Amino acid sequence: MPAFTVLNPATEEPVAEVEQTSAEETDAAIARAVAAQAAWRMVAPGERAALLRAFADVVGAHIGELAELETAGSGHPAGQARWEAGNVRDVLRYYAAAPERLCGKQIPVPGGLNVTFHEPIGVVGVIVPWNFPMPILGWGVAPALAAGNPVLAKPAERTPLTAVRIGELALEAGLPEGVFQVLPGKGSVVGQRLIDHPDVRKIVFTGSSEVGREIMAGCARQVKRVTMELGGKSANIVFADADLERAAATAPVAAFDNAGQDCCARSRILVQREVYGRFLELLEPAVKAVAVGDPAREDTEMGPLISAEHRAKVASYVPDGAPVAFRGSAPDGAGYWYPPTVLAPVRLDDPAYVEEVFGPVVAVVPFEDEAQAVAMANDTPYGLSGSVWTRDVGRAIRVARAVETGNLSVNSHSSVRYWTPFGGFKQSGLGRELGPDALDAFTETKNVFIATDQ
Ligand code: TAP
Repeated sequence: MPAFTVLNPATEEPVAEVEQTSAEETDAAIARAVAAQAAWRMVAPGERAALLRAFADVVGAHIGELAELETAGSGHPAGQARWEAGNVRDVLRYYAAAPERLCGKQIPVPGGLNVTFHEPIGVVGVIVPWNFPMPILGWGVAPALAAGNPVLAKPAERTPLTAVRIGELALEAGLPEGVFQVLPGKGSVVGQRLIDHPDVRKIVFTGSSEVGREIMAGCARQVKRVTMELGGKSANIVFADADLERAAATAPVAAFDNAGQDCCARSRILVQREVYGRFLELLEPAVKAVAVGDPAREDTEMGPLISAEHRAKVASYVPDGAPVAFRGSAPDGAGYWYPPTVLAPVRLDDPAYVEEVFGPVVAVVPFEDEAQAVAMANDTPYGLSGSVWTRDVGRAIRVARAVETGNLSVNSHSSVRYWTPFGGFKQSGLGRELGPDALDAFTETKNVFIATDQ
């Protein structure tokens, strides 16, 4: 198979050549995973926990190296990339505690009792997008391994470097051969094989809703288990009684984190009409202050977009004559740069307001009252994330309950933590990742009746 040249999105220069896994090599990796399965599921819980802790420690000892790879290969700012590598370590550590708590129930029934077991599902395929190559890998891989499943991970073709290195670190930490393998390559080859192969029993897919629909249909042919983490078009709802200074100061992070290439981006800001003008006045300096530039610099907050094609797609949402209220800055010259951009006022049928832009473009629109805010927030096929800003506790809870999304924050821009459940409503996904119940998605419940009558 040909190699893929990973380009540095900040310089457009080659970083590495990565061999693409072929369909035949994918089959061979699946066979190795199947061979490893029987022994892995029988590893005593404490021993499996110790191996995952060792894996976490080895990742922890390579945070700097992993972060540098991500900065070079994906354009993530250095500080963010270190946080992402640390997130892999922490997620592994969190799920390292899970094997020893994977308990069933005993249920008394006439003539005996039933006991339940949480059995590993079997080989799990984890398909990862390019926007957060490390955390999204860890969120699927760690609980799947903890539950006793072998894992095959397919990073996005463009951003395989950190996943490949994490696969090497797993072996260094002592995970048995075949238990965790990383298969860089194309979705249409490696990903498709994971979906089609009957020995892969579950797919964890994170990516676009469009590809997610195809993957679900593919998995349906074998009633293969799937977890889907898909797109978003989340609303940041700012009521007139909110701490406007804080809401405006954090809105750029909520919308432009990872250059807006974030499924949870609050890319629609809905502001109550009486404070709409004031909010925009406060937002402008915050947006202009976002430090966009060389991601290797410690003070950089926003790097480039992932590719030239993606930048062209993002730019298409801001055609000549678009209602640009104000913009931040971006470097000139080589690199896939795009400045933080605020559109206001925006028509509610403007594609930039309706569709997932997946870039640093945010639309700010006014609303009249609570009912309209909820209706506007819900007027989208997506339902992943969102925020509510208000000092009225009752309203905060009412609106949080009424907005149809999986993860909300009140008076905060962030809602994702590995120890709380994460996932989407509507077309933003199916199933949940993370949190204390994440192993439910990687085990099957077996129910056994034991007769006690003579
Ligand atoms: P996609 O184009 O959907 O790709 C995601 C992954 O699926 C890549 O590894 C891709 O491989 C693979 N793939 C593509 N076609 C496939 C097929 N037919 N069979 C199996 N695998 C296939 O998404 P993307 O552009 O990388 O990521 C952006 C999208 O992901 C956005 O919509 C974003 O909202 C979403 N996202 C969601 C979340 C959560 S947690 N909900 C988190 C991050 C991103 P290639 O290497 O060939 O591309």
